[in-house]
Amino acid sequence: MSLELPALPYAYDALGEFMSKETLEFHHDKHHQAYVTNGSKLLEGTEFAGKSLEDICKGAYGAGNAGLINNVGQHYNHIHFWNWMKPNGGGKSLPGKLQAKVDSDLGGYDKMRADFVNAGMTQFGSGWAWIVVKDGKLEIAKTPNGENPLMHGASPILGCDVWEHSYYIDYRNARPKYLEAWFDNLVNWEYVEQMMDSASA
Ligand code: MN3
Repeated sequence: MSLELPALPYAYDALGEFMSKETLEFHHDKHHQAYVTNGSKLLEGTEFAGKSLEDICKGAYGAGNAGLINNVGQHYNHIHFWNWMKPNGGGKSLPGKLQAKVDSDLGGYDKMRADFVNAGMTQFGSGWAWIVVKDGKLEIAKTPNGENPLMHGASPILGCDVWEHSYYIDYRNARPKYLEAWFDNLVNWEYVEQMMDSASA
């Protein structure tokens, strides 16, 4: 099975100062492309070829296949990462159903934001901060490198890439500033709600 790099769902300069054209060109065209190229090579001739990305993520983790975990994991993570952002996103205007779950499971918007930013800040080295659905409830999580919540029995509904390649051009080493700006200005809450709906389906 050959993996494919999807086009960005907006122009390279659409996210303005919060994530620059230069960052998106490197991150999408070079880093994501490399996961696609390497993941495709690693899949050839394996039992995972032809399976869904979700099943490959879970199966590779179960089999302890580090190459597939990181490359196919990152392919899955980035496909959604591009969609978890939009121009003029972020902020407190959440769709109703999502807002209700955030209130009941995560202690409301402010606590969710603080816990999510903290997860990203405390992920030592490369990885991701997440909001996931696990056993029907929302939780905050973090994972290292190319892992994702599918590998840990949960469904991701929002993820922020805290690899340095995601922020170093625009924020240098200021990961907290990146996480806060990302949450406040870029998150596509409609896409988060869509993923919550499909996770519960
Ligand atoms: Mn990345």
